[in-house]
Amino acid sequence: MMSSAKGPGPRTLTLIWISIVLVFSMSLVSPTVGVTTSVSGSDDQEAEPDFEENFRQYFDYYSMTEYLQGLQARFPDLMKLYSLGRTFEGREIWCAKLSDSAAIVDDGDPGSEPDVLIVGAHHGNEWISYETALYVMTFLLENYGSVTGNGSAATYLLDNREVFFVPMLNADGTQYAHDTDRGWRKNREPNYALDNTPGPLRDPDLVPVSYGVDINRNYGWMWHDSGGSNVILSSGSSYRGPPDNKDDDGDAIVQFDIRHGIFPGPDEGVDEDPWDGIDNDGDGKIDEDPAGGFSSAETIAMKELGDTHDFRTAITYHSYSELILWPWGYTHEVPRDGPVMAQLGGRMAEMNGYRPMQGVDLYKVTGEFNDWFYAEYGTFGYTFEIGRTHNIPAEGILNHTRLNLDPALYLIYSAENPYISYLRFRSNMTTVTRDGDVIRVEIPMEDEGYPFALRMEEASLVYRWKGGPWERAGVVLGDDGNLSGSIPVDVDEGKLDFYLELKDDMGNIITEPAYAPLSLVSYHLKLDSIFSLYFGFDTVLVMLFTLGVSWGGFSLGIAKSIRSDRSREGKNG
Ligand SMILES: [Ca+2]
Ligand SMILES: [Ca+2]
Ligand SMILES: [Ca+2]
Ligand SMILES: [Ca+2]
Ligand SMILES: [Zn+2]
Repeated sequence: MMSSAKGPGPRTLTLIWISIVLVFSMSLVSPTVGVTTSVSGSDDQEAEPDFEENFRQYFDYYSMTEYLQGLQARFPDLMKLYSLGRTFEGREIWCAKLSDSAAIVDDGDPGSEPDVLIVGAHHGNEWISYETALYVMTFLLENYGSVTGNGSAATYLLDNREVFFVPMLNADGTQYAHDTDRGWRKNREPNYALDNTPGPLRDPDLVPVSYGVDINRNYGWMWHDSGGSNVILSSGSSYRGPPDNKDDDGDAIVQFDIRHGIFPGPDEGVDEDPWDGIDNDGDGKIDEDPAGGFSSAETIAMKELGDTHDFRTAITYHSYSELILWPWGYTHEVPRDGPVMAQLGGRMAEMNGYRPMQGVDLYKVTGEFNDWFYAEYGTFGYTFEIGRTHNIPAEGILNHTRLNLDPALYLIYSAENPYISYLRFRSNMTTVTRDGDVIRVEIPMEDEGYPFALRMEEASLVYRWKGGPWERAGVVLGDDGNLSGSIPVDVDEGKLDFYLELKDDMGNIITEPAYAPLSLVSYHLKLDSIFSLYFGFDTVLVMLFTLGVSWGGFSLGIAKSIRSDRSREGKNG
């Protein structure tokens, strides 16, 4: 149909165009994981969720224990609370596993739900670290089942991951910091020697010369390399713990004998092959007789947890410095997976504004958590140094926990395929236009560095009209990096939901928005007489009107329709 004299003049038309473009650009703010604010109504301040009331003062070990048990009672299907063991002073090292059917290991196919580990409070004086772990945990529990905003992340992630939280690893040191010394960092084991040269072991008749091991210097990897700062003196705040002095592989020619002052070393076959990935004594076995590390209950517990799970990604929260760090911590060498760890770390840093770097670039550490988990299990682990002080006032807790929610969700999400951090969908540049009988969708994509080939013949726009059955339309990748596809228009007017689905040659499935189909791109198609009269049906134009436009499942209407879908189809495993 041609334009009529009743159509708007050029100036009016320009204004309409501008307003459409503005509405679109506002509506299509990044739909990737980690959108916390409502996209479609940036003026609406979302009400503070009730669960945040729990984060207006600091927990200590005892109130946290009560809190965890309360959550367990409220969310018996989503959470399994158990103890990894006891600290020196007898406190429980609590671990909360979160997943749908949390009591079952890998519901669905074995290994189908990647494991993620989130740890707080290696250090007693870093209270924001366990508050953040508890906040992320609580967010996931409280929002499971929701499909609006970030709530869809909670639903998706608990349905598809097994997330293990150890919020307060150093329960003794933390409680000591609450009760006695706010600056206390280490655990509370007694030390009976001034330094970690071979000396008296734990003899109850001896008087301790100092207290505490730095748990984050007591993991095995490179423990023997004393180059990390301040790790030798037992009174030091980074004391790595006592030496092993044990012949772990049974080939010693002289045995350790404290009563006769005999302290055999590597030459006598004791502690001759430390944790460094090298066969130091040339016997064909690697790291079979470590020199130390894993002397504390806390690191022993973490090793057992690591040995019995397959953690793909991990966060260990600390304070402070506003940094995100990844392995190695003990050397400037870049590990094999260094580039992808840097990429993923960089994506998380974009979300909280922290500075990303390889750990050693801050300072050298040995016997550290992330190095151990990467060296031994291949885990992509990150240290988050939260805030600018250890002593964040209680009123400030939420500023930091909120800031660090999105990076945590992204880390949990990327556990299935950490390389996904190389893919960017520039959704604010996405265009959705009507072209005759089809809706054309163009999504600019950047995939530089993504190591797997995308199988474009299997790429699709998955769509539905008016909440009907899902259908698929093909997608092509243009030379300009734009993914484009055409959705047939089956209705005169009504809601269109769609998401992008890509597959790579490793079998990974990538969707945009990330949590599709819990998150969707939705439009209302509305034929507006002015536009259609003026432009005619055959002209390429933006004519999807934006009533209820949303990206990421932010509108109530969508929430409702998805909820009913979910109840019909049942939960995905
Ligand atoms: Ca030996
Ligand atoms: Ca040994
Ligand atoms: Ca060996
Ligand atoms: Ca070795
Ligand atoms: Zn720390």
